[in-house]
Amino acid sequence: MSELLQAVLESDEKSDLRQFASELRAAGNTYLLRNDILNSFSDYCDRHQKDNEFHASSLSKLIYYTQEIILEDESLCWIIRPEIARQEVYRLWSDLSIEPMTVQQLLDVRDRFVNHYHPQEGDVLELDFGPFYDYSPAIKDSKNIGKGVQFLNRFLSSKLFQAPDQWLSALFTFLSLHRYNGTQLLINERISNQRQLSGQIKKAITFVSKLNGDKPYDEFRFDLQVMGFEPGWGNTASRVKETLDILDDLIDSPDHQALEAFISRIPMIFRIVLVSVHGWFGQEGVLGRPDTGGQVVYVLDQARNLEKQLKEDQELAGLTGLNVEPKVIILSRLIPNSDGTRCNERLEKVHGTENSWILRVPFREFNPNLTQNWISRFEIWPYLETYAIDSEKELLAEFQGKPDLIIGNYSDGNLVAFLLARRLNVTQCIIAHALEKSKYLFSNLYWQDLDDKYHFSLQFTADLIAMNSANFIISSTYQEIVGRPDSVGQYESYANFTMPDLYHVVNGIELFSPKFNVVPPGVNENVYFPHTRNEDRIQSDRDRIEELLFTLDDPANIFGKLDDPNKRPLFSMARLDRIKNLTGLAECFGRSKDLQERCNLILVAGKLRVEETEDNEERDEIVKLYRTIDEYNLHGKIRWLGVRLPKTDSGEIYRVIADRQGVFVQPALFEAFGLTILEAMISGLPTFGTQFGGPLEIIQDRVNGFYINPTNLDETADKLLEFANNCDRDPNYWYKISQQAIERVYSTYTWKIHTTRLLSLARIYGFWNYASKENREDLMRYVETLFYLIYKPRAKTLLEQHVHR
Ligand code: UDP
Ligand code: LCN
Repeated sequence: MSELLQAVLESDEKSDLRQFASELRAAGNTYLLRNDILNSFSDYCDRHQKDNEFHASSLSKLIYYTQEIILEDESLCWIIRPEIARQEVYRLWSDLSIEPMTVQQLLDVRDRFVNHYHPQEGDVLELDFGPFYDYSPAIKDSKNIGKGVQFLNRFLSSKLFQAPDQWLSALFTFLSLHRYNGTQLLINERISNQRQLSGQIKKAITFVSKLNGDKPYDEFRFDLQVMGFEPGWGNTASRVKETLDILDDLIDSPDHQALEAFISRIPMIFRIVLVSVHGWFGQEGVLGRPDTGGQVVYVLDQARNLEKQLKEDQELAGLTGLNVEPKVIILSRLIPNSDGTRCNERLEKVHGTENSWILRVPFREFNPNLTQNWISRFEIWPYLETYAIDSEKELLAEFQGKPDLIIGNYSDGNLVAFLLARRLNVTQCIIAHALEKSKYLFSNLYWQDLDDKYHFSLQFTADLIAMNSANFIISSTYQEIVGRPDSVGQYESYANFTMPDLYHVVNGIELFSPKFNVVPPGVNENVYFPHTRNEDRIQSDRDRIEELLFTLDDPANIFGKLDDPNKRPLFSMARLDRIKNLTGLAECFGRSKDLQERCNLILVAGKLRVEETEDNEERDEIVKLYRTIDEYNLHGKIRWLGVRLPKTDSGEIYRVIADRQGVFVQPALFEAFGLTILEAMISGLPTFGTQFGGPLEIIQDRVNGFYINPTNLDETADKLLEFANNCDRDPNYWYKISQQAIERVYSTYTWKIHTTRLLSLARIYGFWNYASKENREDLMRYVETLFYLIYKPRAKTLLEQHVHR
C-alpha cells in the first residue's frame, strides 16, 4: 500500500482524512485536480484552525503528492504521484478501507465521470506499449531519465564486451560500411577480417607516430591506403593517430567512454532532414503569426548550426579532399496563397549557409479553397500521409540518395518523420517542442466535445505513434519528459490516459527508456548578444529602435504614448495567444500603482486590430488587452507594438531595453521551453520567467534571473518592485544579475553544445541499432496498426468534411 496513505491511516490524522473526504463530498466538486485539492485542503485547515505543525503532518504530505481525486458514489479514487514518473491509485471507502486500483480501473472511473462507460457494449480498445520495451534496458533511477545515450552505451558496451569475438566482428563490419557518394571511407578490402584490423591499426599507429603531427592527411593518404585505411580518420597526422589510438585501446580493453568517443568521430552523417510542416516556415515576416513561433526559430538555427558542425567534423575527419558537401533540408509545407511571405516558393536557401535549404512541398489539392491557404495545425492531419509520399520523392531527388537522419518537429512533423523513416529505413529522431495534451486541460477526457475544433483524437494518436517509433527523442528540458516533484511531465502525461469510446492507453510511453535525451537549444549569437558589445551594434539601428519602442507616433502599428519614456521599461514579446498571457502581465501591472509609478510596460505582440487576424485566440486576447488598459487606466504607461519585426531588430530591441536597465518578463501560464528567455538573458536583461515549464530549468532563481507565478498577479508585481528597489539601493545590482544571465546562456545554452551532442547521439544510436541488431519490428508493426486502423480512418473522415466545406 502507499506509504503516504498508510502513514495517515496509522496516525491520529485518520479522523482528519475522514472529515476532509466528507467535506469534499459535501462541496459537490467531483473531479479535483492538484490545485483544487491544495486549495480545498488549505480551506479545510483554516476552517478547522489547524496550526503550523499540521502542515508537516502525514496528511499534508499525502495531499501534496496527490494529483487527482475523483469522487464516486461510495468512494474516492485517489491518484498519488509519490515521486517523479510513478503513479499509485487507490479507492478510499467512507470507512477508510483502501483498495489499490489498476490503471484499467482508473480509466473506467474517468469514463464513468464523463458518462462514457458502457461495459454492456463490450470493452474499449486497450493500447499497451509496455511489452515492446521489455527488450531494451530500462533506467532505474528517475533522476537519470533524459540521459539515455550514456546509459545505453554503458549497458550495451558491457554486454557486448562480454563476447569479444562478436563485438569485434560487429565493429569490423560497421567500419566497412561507410561510404560517401560511392567513395569508400575508413577501411578498404585490404583489411578483410577483425583480426587483421587489429594488426593493421598497430602498424598504422607506428607509421603516423613518425610523422610531424601537423602533416596534412592528403600527404600520407596513399601510405595509409596501402595498409587498408581510407579517409575518415583525421585531417592531420596527430588527429589520425588520436583516432587510431582510441580504436586500438577499444579493441584491447573495451570501455564505454572510449566507445562513445570513437563512434562520435565516425563520418556517417552527411544529409539531414528536419521536418517542420504546419507553420508559415520562412525567414522573413513569419514570426509572431499564429502557429509559427519558436519552432521556426529553433529549426532554422539548428539547420545552420548542424551544417556548420557537419563541416567542422568532416574537416577534422580529413574528408575535405573528397568534395563532401553536407546538406540539410528543412521540409515544410508550400502554401500557394502565401500572404506576402516566401512560403509559396519550392526551394529557399537558409541564410548564412552553403548547402541548407527549405524545401516546400504542397499538400495535394483536395479542396483548393483550403489547401491553397495556411491551415491551422489542428486541421492538417488528413494531408500528412500523402504529403510524406510526395516529400519522399522530392527528398530523394534533392539529396540524390537517402538522408542519413530524419528529425521531426511537433506532432505533425513527427508523424511525417515516422512515415518517411519507415519507408526509407533511416534513423528517426523526434522533438516535441510542446505537446498539446498537457496544455489543454482535460483535452483527452472531453476529446469528443473538442474534436470539431481541435481534433485531439488525431493528434494524440499521432503523438503515440511518433514517440514510440522514434529511435531517439530529444527534449529541451528534463521536466518536458517527467515534470517536477509537484507536476506531471509532458511525455509523462501519455503514460496512461483515456480517450473515452476510442481507446484506453494503459502504457503509452516508457519514460525510463534510454531513448530520451535532454538536449536544450541555443540562441543565434549573431543576432542576440550582450548589450555591452557596442562594437557589434549599429548606432542608426539603435536610434531607430529606441524611437520605435518609446516615442514614435505610428497609430497604425503602435498603441499608446508614454507620459514619461524614461521610466524603467518592463518588456515582453510573444505571440498573442491565451497561454502566453500578456494580458495577465498587463493586469498585473494595472493592479500595482507602485509599479506604474516606477516603470513603463512595453509589449511587442501580434496585431492591434481584431479585423486583422483570423485566429480566434488572438482575437480574444486583443479585446482583453484593450479592456485591461481601459479598466486600469494604463494610458500613458503602456506601449503595445503590433509589429512583425525583422530578426535583426528583435535582437536590438532586447539590447535597447537593457541599455535603459529594463527587465524582461515572460508571464506564460505554461511555457514548454521559452526561447525568448534565452534571447533576453544573453542580451543581459534581468529576466522574470514563469515558474510553469522550461524557464524553471533555464533560470536559477535570484542568481541569474527570477521565477514568477503568473497566476499570482500581486506577488509578481511585488517581485518586480522588489527588484526595482534593490537596483535603487545598490547601483551594481542590475549589472550583477545581468552579467550572470549572460554567463548562464554562454555556459549552457549554445547551438554548438546542442549540435555536437545531437550529432553524437545520432551516430551512437545508429551504431547501436546496427551492432545490437535491435529488433524493433514487432513494435513497428504495432505502431503501424495504430496508424492504419485508428489514425487513417479518422483522418479520412476529417478530409471528407474539408472537401465539402
Ligand atoms: N518572436 C518574434 N516576434 C514576435 C513574437 C515572437 O520575433 O512578435 C520570436 C521570439 O524572438 C522567439 C520566438 O519568436 O525567437 C518565440 O519562441 P518561444 O520559444 O519563446 O515561444 P513559442 O512562440 O515557440 O511558443
Ligand atoms: C514551442 C514552445 O512552446 C516553446 O516553449 C519552445 O521554446 C519552442 O517551441 C522551441 O522549442
